[in-house]
Amino acid sequence: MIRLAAASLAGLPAPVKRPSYDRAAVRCGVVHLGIGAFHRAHQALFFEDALEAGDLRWGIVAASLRSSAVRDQMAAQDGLYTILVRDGVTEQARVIGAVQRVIVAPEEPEALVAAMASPDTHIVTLTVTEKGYKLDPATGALIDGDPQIAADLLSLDRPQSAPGFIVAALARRRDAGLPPFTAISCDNLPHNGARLREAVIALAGRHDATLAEWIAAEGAFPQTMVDRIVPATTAEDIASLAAVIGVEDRAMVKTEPFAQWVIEDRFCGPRPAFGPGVQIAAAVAPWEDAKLRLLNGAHSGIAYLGGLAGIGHVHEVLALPEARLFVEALWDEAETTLSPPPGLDVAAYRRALMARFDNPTLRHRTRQIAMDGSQKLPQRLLAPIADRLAAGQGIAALALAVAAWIRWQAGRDDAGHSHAIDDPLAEPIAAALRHADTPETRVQAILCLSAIVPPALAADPRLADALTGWLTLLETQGVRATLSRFARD
Ligand code: CS2
Repeated sequence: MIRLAAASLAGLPAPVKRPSYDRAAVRCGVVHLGIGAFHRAHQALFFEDALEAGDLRWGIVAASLRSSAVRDQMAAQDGLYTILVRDGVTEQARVIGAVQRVIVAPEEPEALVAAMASPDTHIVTLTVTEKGYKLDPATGALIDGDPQIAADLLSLDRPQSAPGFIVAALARRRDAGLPPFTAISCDNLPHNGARLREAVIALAGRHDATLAEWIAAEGAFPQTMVDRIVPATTAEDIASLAAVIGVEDRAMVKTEPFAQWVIEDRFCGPRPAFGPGVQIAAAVAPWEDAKLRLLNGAHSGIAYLGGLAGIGHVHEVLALPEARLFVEALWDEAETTLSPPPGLDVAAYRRALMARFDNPTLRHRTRQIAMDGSQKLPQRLLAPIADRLAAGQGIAALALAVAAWIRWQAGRDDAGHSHAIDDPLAEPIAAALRHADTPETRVQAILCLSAIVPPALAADPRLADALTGWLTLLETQGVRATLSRFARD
């Protein structure tokens, strides 16, 4: 079958939206680190809108920090790919042309640094996942012992980590008399802008104190809240899109209609006149907390409980009435820890979230969300738990989600089927659990992992008690019986 490419654009069916601007005239104002599905369905769309609005400064040079798969898919398609929006009933396809070039960082580190140091580049965005920042999840400190950071501390001639590339490129810009770019973290990390800034300044300072000072004074690292559910693309998705548009698109992404990007009003250079879906805000933290604790917190709970119950997808977990009630209970708890921004109606947000989770055509896998739990739990579940305990409030539903994550670490679901633990801290977690042979000692072993659980929280007996109670129930009776505690009498 013919591939999607510049030559096949004209033959696409009429309803498929495609670039109407002159792609050859586009300059690349953006370098993106971490071109996964999320970037293609989120930030790239907003820069595409800017291009469509006639501002041709906002093309993207995107980098993959690890594998060459996306580059190979997209290079064969002239950088084009489709965003397929599924609302549960209808489907809408739009071809995106914003990505002009994909660089595989380990193959061509110099090309990536050069792109970031180009006078055309004004913004560097990142989706490198929580673990890509090389920061301790509990404290936010740079992990010196990480092999990539260790290499970048020795030399930035061939950077390896995301902070390493940023420091190398900022050094080159300073030496060339150029202003820094605005560096925008688009990962679900708490205070993502501040954390990225700290990582970059810490690494820069280890090489050159005056560079660190220049970045601190001139650079900009706005905080953001990003939101769009983008499940991993499957072979069936590619085949079903091909049946509709008549060409094969191996770089397609599927997503929901909802898309939101709240960016702190802190840029050190130009930015596009962003269109619908993007909000420039004075304070992002209230948006971020609401999203991390309501959407992502529920997601993690659904992923571990659903995964343990052998349920493959989010919407299938929520087909269980007791699972819905558990999610509502978790939201009741998380909600009291929020200071919602003006303009956020939490009750309406919760209703909309449940409808988004229910979307049956997204087929969002519980296993996908279960990945990297050690990096996700602190901001999604442990932070609201700490806030509620400090206020003397109960933590039943939040603690069940954490207990389900602990149970997930055993590598077997309720039916005895095994699963891999996909997590950068899988080894220390497994080592901690190796000789723990009761729910109580397993909970204690996990609470001692200070990279995940802040010591002050770990020392609170109310948390240990709640986790031990739930873990005992999960281990002896399984998820379905445990969730029935949330069923209405
Ligand atoms: C999910 C997120 O995989 C996960 O951990 O919770 O990717 C979630 O789908 C997005 O943050 C939604 O904006």
